[in-house]
Amino acid sequence: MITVYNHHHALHQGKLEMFRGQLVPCFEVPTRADDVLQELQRRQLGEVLAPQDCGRGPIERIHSPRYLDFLAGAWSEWVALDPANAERDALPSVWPVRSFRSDVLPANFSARMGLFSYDAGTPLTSGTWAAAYAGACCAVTAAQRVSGGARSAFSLSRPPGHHAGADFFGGYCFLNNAAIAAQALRDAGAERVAVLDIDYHHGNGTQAIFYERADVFFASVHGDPHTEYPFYLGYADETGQGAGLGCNLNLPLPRGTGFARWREALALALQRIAQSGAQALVVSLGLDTFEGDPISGFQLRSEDYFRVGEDLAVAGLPTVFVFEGGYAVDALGTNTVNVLEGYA
Ligand code: OKP
Ligand code: ZN
Repeated sequence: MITVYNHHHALHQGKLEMFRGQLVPCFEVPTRADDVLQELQRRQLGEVLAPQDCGRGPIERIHSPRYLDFLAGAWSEWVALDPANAERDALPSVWPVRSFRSDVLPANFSARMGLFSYDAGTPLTSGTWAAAYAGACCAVTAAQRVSGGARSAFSLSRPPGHHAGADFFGGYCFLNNAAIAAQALRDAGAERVAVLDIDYHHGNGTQAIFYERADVFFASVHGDPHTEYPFYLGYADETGQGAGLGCNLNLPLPRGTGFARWREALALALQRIAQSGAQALVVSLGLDTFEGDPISGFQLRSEDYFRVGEDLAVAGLPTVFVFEGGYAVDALGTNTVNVLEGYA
């Protein structure tokens, strides 16, 4: 297993996120990726390499230029509002919901933050753009390796990506690394690809990006959005639209679901992916399905993750793993590498 590691991930280090009317310390912390790297090296899972600078090209295949311009310039605009802002992260506090306009780009920075986001849990920091950009390059580099004949590659980066849409951030995510990897596989010649999202939270950004496309099948196993974040997407009746009708599969499961039932859902997702004719697979690899995760509700145990990797290997597709969530930091390295070792 080749790992492409984002050496710049710690440039994104959020301080506080809004939770139940209070600002609380961020769950999505730099040690997450550091611990996974350390465990990969301890268990000698394979070569670790740096990403190639992919430029904005492969990222603009997924994200709008005006959103990328906003992200790239956001920190200097934030500090220009007040020099004291250099010590605080930027969080949105106003959003254009139904009946508001989203076609006009406001001059006001806070208004633009709201236009390009959907929650107050995703701080934008001094190094967010640099970290997220390098992370997207990891996804592109991993996809290129797989397109070039490698059986699999692991993009190890943070912040995560699957909640980010074509022109919005949220859910700790800014650039949709899994979508960027899937598009890079398509652009390198795969006619059909699949994205399988096994993070606890529904990958609303990835779903939205590919919802009307027949060339990218999206399948997700996740906590039921009636009770679980991101709440407003991820229901079973979302099956795709237009040309993409039938190319979206959501398998929501109730809080408390254990491995046996979760694994049946995984099998169904893999069966549908096989039927889709996908020639390559992108796995949005979230490890927040773990029983000890502080913000999630499934009950997978550390040893279960070997079986997850084995099941993914049986699918037999060239596979790009993209690191997403997982907040039980003490077990995150073990659980992540268990999946990859089970696969290998
Ligand atoms: C990102 B990924 C916890 C609130 C949870 C956002 C969760 C984002 C999860 N206090 N808010 O899918 O792991
Ligand atoms: Zn998650």
